[in-house]
Amino acid sequence: MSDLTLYHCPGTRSTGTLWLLEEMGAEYTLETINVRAGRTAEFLKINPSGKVPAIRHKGQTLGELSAISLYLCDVFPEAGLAPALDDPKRAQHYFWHVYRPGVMEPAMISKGQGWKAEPGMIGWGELDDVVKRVDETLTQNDYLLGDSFSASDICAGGAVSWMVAFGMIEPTPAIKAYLERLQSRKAYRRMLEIDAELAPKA
Ligand SMILES: N[C@@H](CCC(=O)N[C@@H](CS)C(=O)NCC(=O)O)C(=O)O
Repeated sequence: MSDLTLYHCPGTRSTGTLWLLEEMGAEYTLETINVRAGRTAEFLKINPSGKVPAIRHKGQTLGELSAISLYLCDVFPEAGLAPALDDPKRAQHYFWHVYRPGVMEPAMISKGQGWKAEPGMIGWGELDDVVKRVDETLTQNDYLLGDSFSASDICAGGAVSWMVAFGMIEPTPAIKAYLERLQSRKAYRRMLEIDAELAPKA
């Protein structure tokens, strides 16, 4: 049994962590948590917010998909999914990992709920501004950090994929081509296969 466990529910945010682990070629144990059936006391001990993804590694538990992604990149540097500490691209690695939960997700929820707030008063902005930023980045490069795929493409790119899947945005040509690149990856397809096998359980 591996010393790394992923607590996962098919079709949820934890698919991103599953995809990341598959990209890394990491050994892990998969524990299916049916979050749709409600929170359990047992899982609340693993993640007090009751949410997936969560991981257990070497006796420690961790929630929040961006934190998990940053952590796993440090645990498995040989996977090459994050720029090295002395690589100038490391700055963008942090940026996209914080941008996903701090700006992208609130902008999605705001749009979905029809909330209107003064941009200067809130810590995020309009979904259109997020799309513009992603589009500008992908017009210059194939991936968020440049020429090569990285964990940022799973974390922030994964959110872009949800925006399109939920019909919240019309993908620009650069975003459309980017998502096709992501979705043609072997590890992405493996994640979908695993999810399809688990779906009847959760
Ligand atoms: N801020 C969390 C959000 C995770 C989250 O909301 N997960 C949902 C599934 S997509 C969940 O587990 N919901 C069950 C619940 O809240 O009880 C993260 O980024 O990891």
